[in-house]
Amino acid sequence: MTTPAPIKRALITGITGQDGSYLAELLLSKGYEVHGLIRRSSSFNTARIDHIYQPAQADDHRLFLHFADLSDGSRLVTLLNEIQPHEVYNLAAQSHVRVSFDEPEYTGDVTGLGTIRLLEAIRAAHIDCRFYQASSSEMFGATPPPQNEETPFYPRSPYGVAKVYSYWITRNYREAYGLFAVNGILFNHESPRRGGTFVTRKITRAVARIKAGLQSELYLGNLDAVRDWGYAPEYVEGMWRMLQHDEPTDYVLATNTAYTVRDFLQFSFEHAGLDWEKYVRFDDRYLRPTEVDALVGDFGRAQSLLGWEPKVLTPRLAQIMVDADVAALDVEGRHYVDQVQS
Ligand code: NAP
Ligand code: G4F
Repeated sequence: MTTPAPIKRALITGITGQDGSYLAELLLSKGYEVHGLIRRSSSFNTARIDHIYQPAQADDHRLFLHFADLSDGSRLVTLLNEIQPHEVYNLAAQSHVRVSFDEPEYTGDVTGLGTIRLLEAIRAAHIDCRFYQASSSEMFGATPPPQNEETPFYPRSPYGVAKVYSYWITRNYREAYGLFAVNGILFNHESPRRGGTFVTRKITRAVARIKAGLQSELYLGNLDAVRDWGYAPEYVEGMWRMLQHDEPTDYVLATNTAYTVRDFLQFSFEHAGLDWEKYVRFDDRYLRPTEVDALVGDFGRAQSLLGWEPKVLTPRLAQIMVDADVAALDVEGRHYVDQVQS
């Protein structure tokens, strides 16, 4: 008789975010026991994972949530001791570039130092695990595209600088302590679960609301920025593949396509039969003190070593997001009518 393979345990920081929620779904579908770190907040912050959270008594209960924070190092040690994960995905961050100019010190503390707190907790708890760090194309900043794993960093925001710190400390722990630690250098990736203050979701939500007659204007900043926008569920699959490879190294995930914010407006409004130029207004509050003009990634290494490649490209992504926002508004509308009538 063969003994069944032991269940793999994963810890995800940032499980309540866009990527964390898709990664939790993916790992559960692969039979993992998933542990997520969540922050205490005064209102519910688990909307993206409520659909996969089962009651503790359920037979298929394999998702566990723990209160903790990347600013609290001693808590990370007790948590790692308790969970003893085989894989750790560090997705938590103050992830908004514009906000990082308003809160540079906090961003450095969480997005930068948070990573070393987690790495030190792994060492302190003597955990033999594989570690994924959510690095970002924002680290390339002012270095012109195409960008790959060898491209020099030139960050243009407190967020980008904090991510460079995390990138290097991850590499350092790999080299210094032989930890299986990898950086996924991910270019922008979006989905219907994208936070509402990032430009793509801000646009697609506005399209749905304009179409429904709930909004008549959309205020934006720089429309000339070039980004390489992919589809988030495909990118979390790439994260997982990085930790399954024989050797730890760093990878770019991207689509290698270039579109401006203006292009994304065009794709989104056109899909709803609207002309974006009638609705979009400029607001300098959305400009950044230093902008990243163009990010376009070369994902050749991930393609050859991991067999990873993107399927959904930006024009289709915009349609997926608009359709989801239109559908969500319909449900909200029906819910409202039900409430009023009951
Ligand atoms: P997101 O939606 O903003 O999620 C961020 C997550 O971090 C949330 O779960 C948030 O919790 C958590 N968090 C924030 N501060 C924390 C703290 N002090 N302690 C513990 N948790 C904290 O970000 P995302 O788009 O999923 O991105 C995931 C990661 O990839 C981030 O590190 C981001 O910087 C990086 N990244 C993203 C992209 C992209 O295009 N999406 C590209 C490259 C790199 P709450 O829900 O409680 O706020
Ligand atoms: O959607 P964004 O805020 O994303 P940004 O700055 O590229 O950062 C995202 O991608 C990074 C990967 O490269 C991640 F590391 C990071 O965590 C985050 O997920 O802005 C995209 C572009 C910028 O050039 C910005 O100036 O859109 C421009 N933009 C124009 N109007 C706007 C707006 N951005 C936002 N958020 N809001 C606007 O009204």
